Amino acid sequence: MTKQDLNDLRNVFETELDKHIRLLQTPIEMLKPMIYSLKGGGKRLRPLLLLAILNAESEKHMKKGATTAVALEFIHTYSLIHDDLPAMDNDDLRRGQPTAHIKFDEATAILAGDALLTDAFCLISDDSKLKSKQKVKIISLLSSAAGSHGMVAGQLGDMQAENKEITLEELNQIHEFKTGKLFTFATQAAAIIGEFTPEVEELLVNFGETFGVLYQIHNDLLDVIDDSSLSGKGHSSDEFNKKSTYPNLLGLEESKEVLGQEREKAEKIIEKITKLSGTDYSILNKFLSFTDID
Ligand code: GRG
Repeated sequence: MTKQDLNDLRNVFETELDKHIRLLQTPIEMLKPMIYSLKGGGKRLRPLLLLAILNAESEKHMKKGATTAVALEFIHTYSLIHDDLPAMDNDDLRRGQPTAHIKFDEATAILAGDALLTDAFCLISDDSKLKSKQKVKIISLLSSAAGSHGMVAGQLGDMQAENKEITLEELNQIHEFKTGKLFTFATQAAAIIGEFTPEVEELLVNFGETFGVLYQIHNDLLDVIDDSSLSGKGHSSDEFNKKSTYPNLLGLEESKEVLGQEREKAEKIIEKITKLSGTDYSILNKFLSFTDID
């Protein structure tokens, strides 16, 4: 396997995901919505980020992170199922397909999300590739990133900001939690699994944070620029839900400028990580191209 190939890593990820799906001892009625949502065409950015960082070191390192990568995608998938629910964003489409509560029903979608969230921690606890100390640290980080002072807090902030004027600082904070925390978990978990130095870990955390901001601005811009065929959730659902977004607060052109600035910042961090670790981390630039506009 060439070290820099994201497609290869995606194949590794899909194989590992399928393996864990097969191992689930879940009633078929629950398995169906879980698989429907897990295999619904996600870009796998968070698990790929984790695997790519480890793969820059070696294939052996990367394989150690495979189960944690699946657990992370379980949590991301749960968050999307719950985010789409009538009580939250009330979206009928996700990735151009009916959302879980439309395809199945609301109660089933809620339970599928609950199951994915809970099962994620079981996957990590049972992972024989990691040392006990690494597992405890990773479980602690993932629960913080996803929980009441992580992604859930971001989602609450997002709901509270609906139909309200908020400042750019407040918007940044919401996104740091709602979107950034899982990306930061991906980069920090890689550092823990790879047993990297604290200095490299700190830079990777920095990269995760910056990528989170970048990805959110990009997502807000897409919501305005694209039609549903690209964003997969219907035209400007943020506008419909009266959400504060970067384009709403800054305008289109300034949002694009901030996107460019954050991208430069991310590129500089990649250079620093490469220099400090002596390992080529240029694969991280491939993640930045997911935030291209046009
Ligand atoms: C319900 C607790 C709870 C949290 C939901 C992630 C989230 C928090 C809501 C999703 C809404 C949203 C648009 C968030 C911004 C981050 C984002 C762009 C999520 C979509 O992630 P992608 O693009 O999705 O990685 P795919 O489809 O590729 O898996």
